Amino acid sequence: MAAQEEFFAGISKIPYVPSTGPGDVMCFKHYNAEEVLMGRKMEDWLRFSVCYWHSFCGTGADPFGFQTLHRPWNEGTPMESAKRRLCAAFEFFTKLGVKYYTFHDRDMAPEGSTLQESNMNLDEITDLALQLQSRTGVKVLWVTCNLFAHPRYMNGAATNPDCHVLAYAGAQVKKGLDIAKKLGAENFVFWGGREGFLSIHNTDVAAELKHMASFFKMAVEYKEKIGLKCQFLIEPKPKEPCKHQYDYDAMSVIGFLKHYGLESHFKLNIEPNHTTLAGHSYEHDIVMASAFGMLGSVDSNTGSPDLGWDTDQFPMDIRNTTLVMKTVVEQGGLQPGGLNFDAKERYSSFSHGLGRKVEDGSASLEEMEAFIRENGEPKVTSGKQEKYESIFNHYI
Ligand code: XUL
Ligand code: CO
Repeated sequence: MAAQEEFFAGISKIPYVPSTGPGDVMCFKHYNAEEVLMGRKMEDWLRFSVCYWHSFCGTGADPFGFQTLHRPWNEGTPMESAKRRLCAAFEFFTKLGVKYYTFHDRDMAPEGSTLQESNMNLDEITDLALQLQSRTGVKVLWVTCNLFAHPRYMNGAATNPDCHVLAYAGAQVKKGLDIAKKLGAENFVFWGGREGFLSIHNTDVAAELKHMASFFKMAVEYKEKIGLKCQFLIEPKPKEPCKHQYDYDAMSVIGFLKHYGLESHFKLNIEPNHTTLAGHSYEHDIVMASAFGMLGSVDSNTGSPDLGWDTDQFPMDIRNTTLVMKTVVEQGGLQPGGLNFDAKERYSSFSHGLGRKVEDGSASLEEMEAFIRENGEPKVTSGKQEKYESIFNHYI
């Protein structure tokens, strides 16, 4: 039976070995899961998750070539290989000591020729996933529905010009939410890879955005109806496969959610490779989402600065990753105290008088004019950027 088969033979549990040579790569050199830092175990700060599709379904193809990876679990019928893949994945999670995984519905179980058949496939494979989860303690960080690969989604899912396609996507998400509940997923992600357009000539943007909002509203209602206790996340990306994707970046998604009154039901899953595709610096969307209390999760990867693609590489740039973790630690709260850069003094003019009114949104342009008539030119104050950069560099 597939459950007994060993896929990573000769590799035992990856240990923590802090002082070892640079060539020794089958160990953790810095990550010591149990070590408590700032009152919290490292594993609880980081909450690492293995991404099922890249690690277990990836074929190593690019748009110009064919499959370059041939995995031992991809043997037999689609359902047989789905089971073998799941067993290989759980062997990998446990040997690595990672407690979470993420998956799309269609990574886990093959699509059937009807919705009912796809759902039955999912039921059968997630029964096995549930067994493996309870045997190993590995949990689902998030589930998502693949609403972009099947040809029916060629022109979008929730924003498709044909309501028949939107209905298919809705039916698929309904099952995805049931699966999320069955497996105890802690989050559910919506990534709208084809929610956007290739040409504005054939696109009614206002109608499509409204349909997308209705779609999310239906998902919220169903989630509440089945008592699913997980966080909903939207993952922004500016393009690829669409020329323009509606969920362009963190601020576009936050604006959309607020416009349609959905902001209390969603947070963001920020993938920095998408952020850089949007023309921002690596940490930009992490910081923006966090500033609005909307940073829910991170797809931790990077692009290659000399390429314009979503190459989904492991993040190896210590500056970038440290900036991300800095935001995460900050929003996780260091109460009662910690490393405080005390940058707030820069904004002290917003704590009283006119600044206070700007802060709470009650100021007017007439008051701005009156203020300048009375106070004249503002003083030019240094932002002390280099000072903070050098303090930051000291720690990396
Ligand atoms: C695509 C991407 C997706 C989402 C989930 O660029 O990042 O894999 O994370 O659909
Ligand atoms: Co992603």
